[in-house]
Amino acid sequence: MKHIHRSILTVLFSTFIVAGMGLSLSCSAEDAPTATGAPAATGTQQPAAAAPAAAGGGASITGSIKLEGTPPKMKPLQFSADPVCATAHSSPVLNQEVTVDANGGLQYVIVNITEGVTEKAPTPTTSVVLDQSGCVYTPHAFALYDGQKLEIKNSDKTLHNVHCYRGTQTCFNRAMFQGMAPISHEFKESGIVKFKCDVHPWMTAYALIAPNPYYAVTGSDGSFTIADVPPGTYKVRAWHEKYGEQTQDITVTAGQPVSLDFSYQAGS
Ligand SMILES: [Cu+2]
Repeated sequence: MKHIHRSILTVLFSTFIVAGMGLSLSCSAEDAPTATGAPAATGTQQPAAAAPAAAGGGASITGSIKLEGTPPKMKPLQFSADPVCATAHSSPVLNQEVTVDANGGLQYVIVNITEGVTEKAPTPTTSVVLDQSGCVYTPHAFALYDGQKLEIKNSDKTLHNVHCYRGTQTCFNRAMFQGMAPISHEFKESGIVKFKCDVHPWMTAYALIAPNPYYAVTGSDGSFTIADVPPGTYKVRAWHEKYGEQTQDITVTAGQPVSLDFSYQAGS
Protein backbone atom coordinates (compact mmCIF):
# COMPACT_ATOMS: atom_id res chain seq x y z
CA MET A 1 0.00 0.00 0.00
CA LYS A 2 2.78 2.30 0.97
CA HIS A 3 4.53 1.48 -2.29
CA ILE A 4 1.48 2.27 -4.42
CA HIS A 5 1.00 5.53 -2.60
CA ARG A 6 4.57 6.55 -3.31
CA SER A 7 4.18 5.67 -7.02
CA ILE A 8 1.14 7.89 -7.35
CA LEU A 9 2.97 10.71 -5.65
CA THR A 10 5.89 10.27 -8.04
CA VAL A 11 3.63 10.43 -11.08
CA LEU A 12 1.84 13.48 -9.75
CA PHE A 13 5.13 15.17 -9.01
CA SER A 14 6.47 14.38 -12.50
CA THR A 15 3.28 15.72 -14.04
CA PHE A 16 3.60 18.91 -12.07
CA ILE A 17 7.24 19.35 -13.15
CA VAL A 18 6.49 18.75 -16.82
CA ALA A 19 3.44 21.00 -16.77
CA GLY A 20 5.62 23.66 -15.21
CA MET A 21 8.21 23.25 -17.95
CA GLY A 22 5.49 23.70 -20.51
CA LEU A 23 4.56 27.02 -19.00
CA SER A 24 7.97 28.35 -18.12
CA LEU A 25 10.19 27.04 -20.90
CA SER A 26 8.05 27.94 -23.85
CA CYS A 27 10.87 30.25 -24.95
CA SER A 28 10.43 33.41 -26.87
CA ALA A 29 7.10 34.37 -28.33
CA GLU A 30 8.59 33.71 -31.76
CA ASP A 31 9.25 30.07 -31.03
CA ALA A 32 6.27 29.32 -28.79
CA PRO A 33 3.85 26.89 -30.38
CA THR A 34 0.17 27.70 -30.28
CA ALA A 35 -2.69 25.38 -29.54
CA THR A 36 -5.00 24.56 -32.38
CA GLY A 37 -8.67 23.90 -31.83
CA ALA A 38 -9.13 20.94 -34.12
CA PRO A 39 -6.84 18.93 -36.35
CA ALA A 40 -6.87 21.27 -39.33
CA ALA A 41 -6.04 20.32 -42.89
CA THR A 42 -3.01 18.16 -42.57
CA GLY A 43 -0.66 16.49 -44.96
CA THR A 44 1.20 13.54 -43.57
CA GLN A 45 4.84 13.36 -44.47
CA GLN A 46 6.05 9.84 -44.43
CA PRO A 47 9.70 8.89 -44.74
CA ALA A 48 10.73 9.00 -48.40
CA ALA A 49 7.86 11.33 -49.23
CA ALA A 50 8.78 13.89 -51.83
CA ALA A 51 8.79 17.58 -51.04
CA PRO A 52 6.18 19.86 -52.57
CA ALA A 53 6.72 20.03 -56.32
CA ALA A 54 8.06 23.26 -57.73
CA ALA A 55 7.63 24.67 -61.23
CA GLY A 56 8.27 22.22 -64.07
CA GLY A 57 11.17 22.22 -66.51
CA GLY A 58 13.65 20.42 -64.30
CA ALA A 59 14.57 16.88 -63.46
CA SER A 60 14.61 14.62 -60.44
CA ILE A 61 17.56 13.67 -58.25
CA THR A 62 17.25 10.05 -57.26
CA GLY A 63 19.62 8.03 -55.18
CA SER A 64 20.31 5.45 -52.58
CA ILE A 65 22.08 5.74 -49.25
CA LYS A 66 23.93 2.72 -47.94
CA LEU A 67 25.56 1.81 -44.68
CA GLU A 68 28.70 -0.20 -45.47
CA GLY A 69 29.99 -2.78 -43.03
CA THR A 70 28.17 -4.51 -40.19
CA PRO A 71 25.41 -2.30 -38.81
CA PRO A 72 25.22 -1.89 -35.02
CA LYS A 73 22.48 -4.02 -33.47
CA MET A 74 19.60 -1.89 -32.29
CA LYS A 75 18.06 -2.78 -28.94
CA PRO A 76 14.32 -3.02 -28.28
CA LEU A 77 12.93 0.08 -26.58
CA GLN A 78 12.13 -0.49 -22.89
CA PHE A 79 8.62 0.81 -22.32
CA SER A 80 8.12 -0.65 -18.85
CA ALA A 81 8.47 2.71 -17.07
CA ASP A 82 4.99 3.63 -18.29
CA PRO A 83 2.27 0.93 -18.43
CA VAL A 84 0.42 2.88 -21.15
CA CYS A 85 3.49 2.65 -23.39
CA ALA A 86 4.17 -0.98 -22.48
CA THR A 87 0.66 -2.17 -23.34
CA ALA A 88 0.60 -0.27 -26.65
CA HIS A 89 2.88 -2.79 -28.38
CA SER A 90 2.33 -6.50 -28.89
CA SER A 91 5.85 -7.02 -30.24
CA PRO A 92 9.23 -5.39 -29.51
CA VAL A 93 9.99 -2.01 -31.10
CA LEU A 94 13.61 -1.45 -32.02
CA ASN A 95 15.48 1.77 -31.46
CA GLN A 96 15.29 3.58 -34.84
CA GLU A 97 18.67 5.28 -34.68
CA VAL A 98 20.25 2.96 -37.25
CA THR A 99 17.56 1.37 -39.42
CA VAL A 100 18.94 -0.65 -42.33
CA ASP A 101 17.49 -3.25 -44.68
CA ALA A 102 19.17 -6.49 -45.82
CA ASN A 103 21.05 -4.61 -48.58
CA GLY A 104 22.43 -1.94 -46.28
CA GLY A 105 19.86 0.68 -47.32
CA LEU A 106 19.85 3.28 -44.56
CA GLN A 107 16.49 4.76 -43.55
CA TYR A 108 15.83 8.18 -42.00
CA VAL A 109 18.59 10.05 -43.82
CA ILE A 110 17.49 13.60 -44.59
CA VAL A 111 18.71 14.73 -48.03
CA ASN A 112 18.42 18.28 -49.30
CA ILE A 113 19.91 20.92 -51.57
CA THR A 114 21.88 23.32 -49.40
CA GLU A 115 23.41 25.62 -52.04
CA GLY A 116 22.54 26.82 -55.53
CA VAL A 117 18.80 27.42 -55.28
CA THR A 118 17.84 30.93 -56.33
CA GLU A 119 14.06 30.77 -56.59
CA LYS A 120 11.65 31.08 -53.67
CA ALA A 121 8.79 28.58 -53.93
CA PRO A 122 5.44 29.20 -52.25
CA THR A 123 5.03 27.79 -48.75
CA PRO A 124 2.69 24.76 -48.70
CA THR A 125 -0.62 25.43 -46.97
CA THR A 126 -0.77 21.91 -45.54
CA SER A 127 0.85 21.06 -42.21
CA VAL A 128 3.39 18.36 -41.55
CA VAL A 129 2.26 16.07 -38.74
CA LEU A 130 4.39 14.64 -35.93
CA ASP A 131 2.44 12.12 -33.87
CA GLN A 132 3.18 10.60 -30.48
CA SER A 133 1.70 7.15 -30.69
CA GLY A 134 2.63 4.14 -28.57
CA CYS A 135 5.26 6.39 -26.96
CA VAL A 136 7.17 6.63 -30.23
CA TYR A 137 7.38 9.64 -32.55
CA THR A 138 6.00 9.10 -36.04
CA PRO A 139 7.75 9.79 -38.32
CA HIS A 140 11.18 9.39 -36.76
CA ALA A 141 12.82 11.72 -39.30
CA PHE A 142 11.10 14.20 -41.59
CA ALA A 143 11.43 17.56 -43.27
CA LEU A 144 9.26 20.57 -43.79
CA TYR A 145 9.60 23.71 -45.81
CA ASP A 146 10.61 26.88 -44.01
CA GLY A 147 7.35 28.60 -42.97
CA GLN A 148 5.27 25.43 -43.25
CA LYS A 149 3.35 24.55 -40.10
CA LEU A 150 4.23 21.57 -37.94
CA GLU A 151 1.29 20.00 -36.16
CA ILE A 152 2.11 17.83 -33.12
CA LYS A 153 -0.43 15.30 -31.86
CA ASN A 154 -0.63 13.17 -28.76
CA SER A 155 -2.48 9.95 -29.64
CA ASP A 156 -1.53 8.32 -26.34
CA LYS A 157 -3.48 8.11 -23.11
CA THR A 158 -0.49 9.40 -21.20
CA LEU A 159 1.46 12.58 -20.67
CA HIS A 160 4.26 13.52 -23.06
CA ASN A 161 6.31 16.67 -23.35
CA VAL A 162 7.71 17.79 -26.67
CA HIS A 163 11.12 19.26 -26.07
CA CYS A 164 12.57 20.75 -29.25
CA TYR A 165 16.30 21.41 -29.50
CA ARG A 166 18.33 23.30 -32.07
CA GLY A 167 21.80 22.13 -31.12
CA THR A 168 21.85 22.56 -27.33
CA GLN A 169 19.31 25.41 -27.36
CA THR A 170 15.67 24.76 -26.56
CA CYS A 171 13.38 25.91 -29.37
CA PHE A 172 10.24 25.06 -27.42
CA ASN A 173 9.09 22.71 -24.67
CA ARG A 174 5.42 21.90 -24.26
CA ALA A 175 3.62 19.41 -22.05
CA MET A 176 0.96 17.47 -23.94
CA PHE A 177 -1.64 15.85 -21.74
CA GLN A 178 -3.79 12.92 -22.68
CA GLY A 179 -6.63 14.04 -24.95
CA MET A 180 -5.11 17.47 -25.56
CA ALA A 181 -5.75 19.15 -28.92
CA PRO A 182 -2.77 19.16 -31.31
CA ILE A 183 -0.34 22.04 -31.06
CA SER A 184 0.98 23.89 -34.06
CA HIS A 185 4.40 25.44 -34.54
CA GLU A 186 5.98 27.51 -37.26
CA PHE A 187 9.78 27.58 -37.30
CA LYS A 188 11.45 30.86 -38.11
CA GLU A 189 14.83 29.50 -39.13
CA SER A 190 16.04 26.66 -41.33
CA GLY A 191 18.25 23.88 -39.97
CA ILE A 192 18.04 20.54 -38.18
CA VAL A 193 16.04 20.25 -34.97
CA LYS A 194 15.63 17.38 -32.53
CA PHE A 195 12.53 16.41 -30.55
CA LYS A 196 12.78 14.59 -27.26
CA CYS A 197 10.34 13.58 -24.54
CA ASP A 198 11.69 14.09 -21.03
CA VAL A 199 9.03 11.76 -19.56
CA HIS A 200 10.02 8.90 -21.89
CA PRO A 201 13.70 9.50 -22.71
CA TRP A 202 13.78 6.90 -25.52
CA MET A 203 11.48 9.10 -27.63
CA THR A 204 13.49 11.06 -30.21
CA ALA A 205 12.79 12.45 -33.68
CA TYR A 206 14.66 14.72 -36.09
CA ALA A 207 13.48 17.28 -38.61
CA LEU A 208 15.02 19.47 -41.25
CA ILE A 209 13.50 22.92 -41.59
CA ALA A 210 14.43 23.25 -45.24
CA PRO A 211 15.46 26.55 -46.82
CA ASN A 212 13.99 25.51 -50.22
CA PRO A 213 11.50 22.89 -51.43
CA TYR A 214 14.17 20.38 -52.54
CA TYR A 215 14.41 17.70 -49.89
CA ALA A 216 13.55 14.08 -49.15
CA VAL A 217 13.96 11.47 -46.43
CA THR A 218 15.18 7.98 -47.27
CA GLY A 219 12.66 5.17 -47.04
CA SER A 220 13.16 1.69 -45.63
CA ASP A 221 15.35 0.68 -48.62
CA GLY A 222 17.58 3.76 -48.29
CA SER A 223 16.25 5.38 -51.48
CA PHE A 224 15.16 8.96 -52.00
CA THR A 225 13.83 11.19 -54.77
CA ILE A 226 13.92 14.95 -54.92
CA ALA A 227 11.48 15.85 -57.69
CA ASP A 228 11.36 18.71 -60.22
CA VAL A 229 14.70 20.33 -59.49
CA PRO A 230 15.28 23.22 -61.93
CA PRO A 231 18.42 23.11 -64.12
CA GLY A 232 21.48 24.32 -62.24
CA THR A 233 24.50 23.35 -60.17
CA TYR A 234 23.90 22.44 -56.57
CA LYS A 235 25.38 21.19 -53.35
CA VAL A 236 23.38 18.25 -51.95
CA ARG A 237 23.70 17.18 -48.33
CA ALA A 238 22.83 13.88 -46.69
CA TRP A 239 22.35 14.08 -42.91
CA HIS A 240 21.98 11.17 -40.47
CA GLU A 241 21.56 11.42 -36.69
CA LYS A 242 24.44 9.02 -35.96
CA TYR A 243 26.67 9.14 -39.03
CA GLY A 244 26.52 12.88 -39.64
CA GLU A 245 26.60 14.72 -42.92
CA GLN A 246 28.12 14.32 -46.37
CA THR A 247 27.86 16.62 -49.36
CA GLN A 248 28.21 16.22 -53.11
CA ASP A 249 28.06 18.70 -55.98
CA ILE A 250 25.78 17.92 -58.90
CA THR A 251 24.50 19.54 -62.07
CA VAL A 252 20.90 19.13 -63.14
CA THR A 253 19.97 19.47 -66.80
CA ALA A 254 16.36 19.89 -67.92
CA GLY A 255 14.62 16.58 -68.56
CA GLN A 256 17.57 14.40 -67.50
CA PRO A 257 17.12 12.66 -64.15
CA VAL A 258 20.28 12.57 -62.08
CA SER A 259 21.46 9.70 -59.93
CA LEU A 260 23.23 10.51 -56.67
CA ASP A 261 24.32 7.92 -54.10
CA PHE A 262 25.90 8.29 -50.68
CA SER A 263 27.48 5.74 -48.39
CA TYR A 264 28.33 5.77 -44.70
CA GLN A 265 30.69 3.41 -42.91
CA ALA A 266 29.33 1.48 -39.93
CA GLY A 267 31.52 1.98 -36.92
CA SER A 268 32.50 5.50 -37.92
CU1 LIG B 1 6.61 10.91 -23.81
